[in-house]
Amino acid sequence: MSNRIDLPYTRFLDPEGRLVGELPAWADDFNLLSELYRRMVLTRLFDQKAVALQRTGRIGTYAPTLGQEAIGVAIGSLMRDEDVLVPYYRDTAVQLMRGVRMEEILLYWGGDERGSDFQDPRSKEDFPICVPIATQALHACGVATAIKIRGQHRAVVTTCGDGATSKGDFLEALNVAGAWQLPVVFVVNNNQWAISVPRRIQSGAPTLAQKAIGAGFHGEQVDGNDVLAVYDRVQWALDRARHGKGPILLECLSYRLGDHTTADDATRYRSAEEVKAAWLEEPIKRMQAFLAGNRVWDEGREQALIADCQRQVQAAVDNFESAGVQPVEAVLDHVYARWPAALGEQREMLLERVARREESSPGAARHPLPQAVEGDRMCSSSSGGHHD
Ligand SMILES: Cc1ncc(C[n+]2csc(CCOP(=O)(O)OP(=O)(O)O)c2C)c(N)n1
Ligand SMILES: [Mg+2]
Repeated sequence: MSNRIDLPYTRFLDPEGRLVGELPAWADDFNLLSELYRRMVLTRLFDQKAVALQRTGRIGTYAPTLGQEAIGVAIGSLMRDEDVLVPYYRDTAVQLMRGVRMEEILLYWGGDERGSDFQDPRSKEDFPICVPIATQALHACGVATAIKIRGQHRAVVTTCGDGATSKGDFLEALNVAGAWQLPVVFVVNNNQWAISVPRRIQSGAPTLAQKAIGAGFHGEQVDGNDVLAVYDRVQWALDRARHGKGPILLECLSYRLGDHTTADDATRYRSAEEVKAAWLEEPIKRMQAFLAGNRVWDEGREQALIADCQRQVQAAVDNFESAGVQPVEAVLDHVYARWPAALGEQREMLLERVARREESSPGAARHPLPQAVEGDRMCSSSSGGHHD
């Protein structure tokens, strides 16, 4: 018996940036299309800088978004201020589009809680980055339930990776979203790898989108390297969700061109040929070729854009580096609204330990990075100090 369910797959641009389908009317707006391109380039340059900062020991760990910029940029440009983002750790692009500052993203990955205290009003109600795999999908359903009870026209977007779709949390979230017809859009960033586990052995389902069918709602596949395709389907899904028409699952097919995180070495488990082939499909070159073919992009604009992005990134790095280090106990400050008395002893122990270290080597206890860069172990905390 077949386990294949025919689901829509959307792609407008092929890897050379040529049209392979008729573009929807919204795509007549070349200012919008150029802006999507600009944002992808900004994301990539920031991403490169974040990796470099980790390599020089200035942040703890970082999960590069290299090759997956189209997914986040499309989502972020379509979400309205009143919508809510419930992200995972590979969402630099969406977060930047939601007004999260680059220095906040760097603070987060440096293990500083201020990185999750977003200052821009657009992201005030967005959730912080979630590291425990797939748990955010359930949080998103909680938010969507509140929105539904209040009768508001808002949507929740939650993102996750291909590997996350194997988790019980993800499947439970799909179930409740379908049962209660919640205003939530699940975007699966299928980058073909869950650390060292390839997609082909991750799940017996031919597509990840079809997991929605079992929960009673619609799922589709999208070319996640085609920003126009992602934009089109996310727009549709958000519109439906805001109008009370229930959840949607979008599986965006892409590729993780970089290491899983800066604590990983992907050359140990995948071939150079595979990565080389994936580079031919990446989202930025194809959009650039499309814009250039339509005479709205050229080398002069490209150079000006790169210079402008580099200026923005450097300004953010300067802000990050002058932010100063927080006291050690700040890691506890946002765990509970009110610190439970039962945990008081542990808090005291931490403070005493820090005081002892401070006595034996002044200044050492205030510098968080030596432990942070050492480990590539898993940490289930939501903080970016160190995790894989
Ligand atoms: C509950 C839980 N189990 C295990 C891990 C360790 N871990 C970190 S990332 C990852 C793989 C996730 O892969 P995928 O969902 O495809 O997302 P990607 O990193 O590829 O974007 C795992 C198993 C974790 N963070 N949380
Ligand atoms: Mg993955």
